[in-house]
Amino acid sequence: MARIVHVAAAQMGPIAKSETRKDTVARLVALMREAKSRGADLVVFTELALTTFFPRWMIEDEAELDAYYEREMPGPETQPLFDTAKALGIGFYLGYAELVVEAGRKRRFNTAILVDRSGAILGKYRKVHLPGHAEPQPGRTHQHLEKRYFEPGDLGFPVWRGFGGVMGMCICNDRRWPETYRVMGLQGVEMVMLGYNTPYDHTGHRDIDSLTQFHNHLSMQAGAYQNSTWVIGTAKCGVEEGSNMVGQSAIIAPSGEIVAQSVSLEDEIINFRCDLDLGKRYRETIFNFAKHREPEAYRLIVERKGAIPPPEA
Ligand code: CDT
Repeated sequence: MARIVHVAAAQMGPIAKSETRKDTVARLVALMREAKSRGADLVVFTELALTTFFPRWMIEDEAELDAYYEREMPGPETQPLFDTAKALGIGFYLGYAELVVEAGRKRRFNTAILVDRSGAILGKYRKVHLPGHAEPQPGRTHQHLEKRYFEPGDLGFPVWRGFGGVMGMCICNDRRWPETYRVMGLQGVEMVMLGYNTPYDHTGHRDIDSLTQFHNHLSMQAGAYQNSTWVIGTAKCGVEEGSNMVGQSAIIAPSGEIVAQSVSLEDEIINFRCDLDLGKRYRETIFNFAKHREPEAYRLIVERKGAIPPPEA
């Protein structure tokens, strides 16, 4: 019998700086209800889904910065998401800014959680690949200060048993790195969920930035195919506080094919009945890791034995 996870990607249009958590959570709850009405078991929200994408600004006031972070999950303002999920029997992936105090020190992470259909947190992931800068860059209309506002994730790339399969998470820039998918692929991941906020001017080089849409899908489709996994990519998009961000939320099969894609730059649900067993065809043939991977060769190259030697100092 096929193992079907009916999944929805809940794309979001812009979240204004002035929008309250309450307003934003109400938008997320409405998207969750629509996903459920289409039959979804699981809804994938975006990265930093509770606020505007604040790393575009240099924020010097600590209280102002702290207000973008969640100190507890669920907290009073996010509780409705958990209550609705439980009442409807639908799981969700949610990206948010996390603040924890450890030994008197504030630690900040760009985090995602996976919540099961009973409203219980099944897993937590903290973004590993932080793009952008720690200091504001001169001449940029919008900054990208993730390296200032977050530490690299310290939880690795774990996978979790849930929704009848093996589930994994990553966040935005992680989707561009083959290691992200491969570390989960080696653990048998069957569905990778991710959210993203990708401005069109993200590299500052026009020739590269004009390929933003191509690279968005290329990275997710390659990750899916090379690791025999479904990939669900959910955008926050449109013009948010003057920053133009890519949409193209997509549900991608283990073949690398896009089976559903958003058509707007607004709040929009796309959904698909994903057969987790589809990945087996690839995992047992062309990407049978046990048979065809050559870890020893990779190790030698990493140690620079048998590879081109580094240039003389
Ligand atoms: N949010 C995020 O990770 N965005 C990056 C683009 C910014 S790079 C300065 C991405 O890879 O989509």
